[in-house]
Parts: sequence; C-alpha cells; structure tokens
Amino acid sequence: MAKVLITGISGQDGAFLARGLLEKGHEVYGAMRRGSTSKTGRLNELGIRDKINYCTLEVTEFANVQNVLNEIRPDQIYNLAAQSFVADSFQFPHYTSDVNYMGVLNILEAMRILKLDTKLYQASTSEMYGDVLEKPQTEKTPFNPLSPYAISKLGAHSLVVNYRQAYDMFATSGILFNHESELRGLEFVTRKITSWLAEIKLQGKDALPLGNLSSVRDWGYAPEYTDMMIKMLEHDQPDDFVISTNTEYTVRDFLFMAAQEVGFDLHSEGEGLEEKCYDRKTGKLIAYVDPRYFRASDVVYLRGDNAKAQEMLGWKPEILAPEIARRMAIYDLKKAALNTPGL
Ligand code: NDP
Ligand code: GDR
Repeated sequence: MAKVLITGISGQDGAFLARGLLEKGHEVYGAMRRGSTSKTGRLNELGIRDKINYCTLEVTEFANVQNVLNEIRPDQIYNLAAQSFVADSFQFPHYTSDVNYMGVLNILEAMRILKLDTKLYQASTSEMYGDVLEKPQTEKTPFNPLSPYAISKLGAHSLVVNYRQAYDMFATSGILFNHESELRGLEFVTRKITSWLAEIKLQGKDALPLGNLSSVRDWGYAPEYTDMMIKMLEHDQPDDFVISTNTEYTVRDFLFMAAQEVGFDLHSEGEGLEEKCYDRKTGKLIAYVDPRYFRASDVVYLRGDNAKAQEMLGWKPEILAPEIARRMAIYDLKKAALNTPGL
C-alpha cells in the first residue's frame, strides 16, 4: 500500500484518480487550495468523500509545498492542480503561469531539497503541440504552444524532463489528450454541450452559443485516462507517454452526437460565423456560432498516436467519443429532470 498525494483532487481527474487508487488499496491524501475544502461534489458523487485524508495546499507557495510534502512524505504525488481552462488563460496569463509552471517547480524543488524518494506524475497536455504539422502527434512531435495555458504546461513539462535527467528523479509526464466524463467542468465544450442541450430539452432554455465548430479533438473517457496515470507510476521507469484514442471528431460532430441522445436531429445551415443548427423535426434553433467563444489563438487539430502507451503500458482505449457523448447526455438529462445543477 502506497501513501499517495493528489493535488487538484476536487477536479474531474482528481476524483476518478482517487477512486482508482483507493480501489487498489492505497492511502490517499487529497490536497485542496485554501477556500476549496467545500468542493467535494465530485468525490461525493463517486462515494469516496470520506475515504480521503484532506490537506490544504497552495502550489504557488514554496514554503507551504515544502511543509506539506515534509509532513506527508508521500510515496507518490499526482500533480493535477492547474488553471486548466485554456480560454481563461488569455485573461489570466500570470496566474496561469504561477499555478501551472511555478507550482510544478515548487513541487520538484521541495522533493529535491527534502531528498524525497517519491514518484511524481505531472499532468502534461496535448495543448503543448499547438499548431502542429505532424498528424497524429507522438511523444516525438515538436511542441508549438498557442496559449498562455499551453506555454505554462510546456514549461512544466520541460522541468519534469530536466529534473528526471539532472537528479535522477522518478518524474513522469503524461501527455494526455482531451478526456471527458459526466464529471467534466461545465466550461469545457463537451459538458457545455450536454448540459445545455438537456436544459433546452427539459427546461426550455434558449439556444446554445458556441465558438469554433470545426475544431478537431481526440476525446477519450476520463476514468480510462486516470487508470493510465496509475499505470505510468507503476511502470519501472519514468518517461513521457501520449494518452489518446487516435480518433478525431469536430466540435460539430460531438454536438450532433449528443443532440441525437437528447432527442434532437440536427442539421446545419450557413457557414463560419453564420452557422446555425436546427432540429429537423421541429425546426427549432438549437445551437449557433457566437464569436464571443472564439479564442485569441486556438488549437484547431489534435489527434494522438498512443502506440507507445499501448506497447509499454499494455493499454487500449475502449470508450470513444460517440459513447462519451451518449453517457454525458444521459447524465445531464437526469440532472435536468431533477432540476439539480451540474457538478
Ligand atoms: P479541473 O479543472 O477539473 O481541475 C483542476 C484542479 O486544480 C481543481 O481541483 C482545482 O481546484 C485545482 N487548482 C487550481 N488552482 C489551484 C491552485 N492554485 N492550488 C491548488 N490547486 C489548484 O481539471 P481536470 O481534472 O480536467 O485536469 C487535471 C489536470 O490535467 C490539470 O492539470 C489539467 O491541466 C490537465 N489536463 C487535463 C486534460 C483534460 O482533458 N481533462 C487533458 C490534459 C491535461 P479548485 O476546485 O479549487 O478550482
Ligand atoms: P481544450 O478544451 O481547450 O481543448 O482544453 P475545451 O473543451 O475548452 O475546447 C475544445 C475545443 O472546442 C472549441 N470550442 C469551445 N470550447 C469551449 N470551452 N466553449 C465553447 O463554447 C466552444 N466552442 C468551440 C475550443 O475553441 C477548442 O478548440 C482541454 C482542457 O481540459 C485542458 O486543461 C487540457 O489540457 C486540454 O483539453 C487537452
């Protein structure tokens, strides 16, 4: 049984990861930033809220990080804490960099100074590829980040590689492509779509405004991806791994798939900023393009080649975008029927 510290435990991945680690018999410490201790909705939803040892951790404060690590002396750290919403990173670039880059430096430095024999998992991201020419993307594809979020994550990724090489630390980076679930934050496009469609259907909400409908993503299912995080730290060597499904769908595809589950049969009219999506049966406007949701610069194509993870970690993703859209839509229809706000 290992003593495991998860930063960002209140987020989507933190909840699924904690459940996976508890199922394996590990002792889980969940770090939350000050003021977030009431954010246990996802952990409650998974029935594990009372099985975790909570602690307060602000990853941007070095002394705090050092004290917490010294006190717990974990065998493993999963660093999931981040300002994770790309769109917001354009408005809060300093804050994003403090949490996503300096936070990782603080953890690595504390591990080094305290001489901890701890394995570190760092939550890297496909956003680091940015404006890619190579398709699909592998661990060897050059990075070309397009947002303050991606730049901060690439800095953190480079730190992990450097500390691994310079100090022989067991520090692993998972380059995870987008992964979604019923517990996804409401600001991300998949959950925005499923929660909003359910409210249109059951509560008469107005049509859904969206940004770039042609943006392509490789969407996987979050619980499968957090299982891969565990496998990465169980592997005998620290390394970088792409975790993806090697499939591609546009935001429009996801919208249409989720709409089908909710009971709308969508078709598009118009192009670009003029595009509107109507229900064939009723003629009702369901979704439309709204320039407010376009980003200053956006990653428009991502698809990951997961061959290394398949070979070295023995994994194949099973749940793909159509099934993810179906599960999320069903969950949000239930929430809307009960008139309970999403998590
Ligand atoms: P969420 O946004 O759901 O969760 C982020 C977590 O970080 C929350 O628990 C949040 O706490 C915490 N956090 C934010 N700021 C701080 C801070 N200053 N100090 C301590 N904790 C903080 O993200 P996900 O669960 O989806 O993602 C987990 C990680 O994986 C993130 O690092 C993300 O960037 C990365 N990632 C995610 C992918 C995805 O598709 N989901 C893909 C690739 C990488 P609070 O509840 O208080 O806000
Ligand atoms: P992303 O996820 O930026 O890839 O980051 P998000 O769901 O926010 O956007 C995906 C794509 O959809 C387009 N889009 C919209 N996005 C949002 N949020 N809202 C809209 O209305 C909308 N309309 C179109 C976006 O422009 C984009 O192209 C997620 C996060 O979890 C990161 O933390 C993680 O690192 C990456 O995935 C991999």
